[in-house]
Amino acid sequence: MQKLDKAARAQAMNALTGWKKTRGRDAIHKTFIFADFNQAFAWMARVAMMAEKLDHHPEWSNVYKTVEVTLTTHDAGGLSDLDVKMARFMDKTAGAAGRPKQRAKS
Ligand code: H2B
Repeated sequence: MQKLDKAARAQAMNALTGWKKTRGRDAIHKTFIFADFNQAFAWMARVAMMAEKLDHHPEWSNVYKTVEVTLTTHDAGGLSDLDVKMARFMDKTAGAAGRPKQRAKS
């Protein structure tokens, strides 16, 4: 798995909503806020199955209805296509929790 080059990286970041470059490392980060713990954990279970399928695993933590996610490719030492693929899958499956602007204030 290759690290994304500058152009591919710029294009990927443009296509993703709410993901920010992590300071000090070649990774991206996003906070997902769900309606409640059940929704957050059900989403994590769904993402976990995809992570196994892709053999690509998120760095993440959960507190109640909030899931903090960091994506990077350890084998490549930075962002790869797999991170973009995973970010897209997370956004798609998170529904409103993945659309920060429409997210209800907690
Ligand atoms: N996940 C992530 N995020 N990056 C990797 O480089 C990676 C992984 N490598 N999951 C996989 C597992 C590898 O370590 C195993 C041995 O397949």
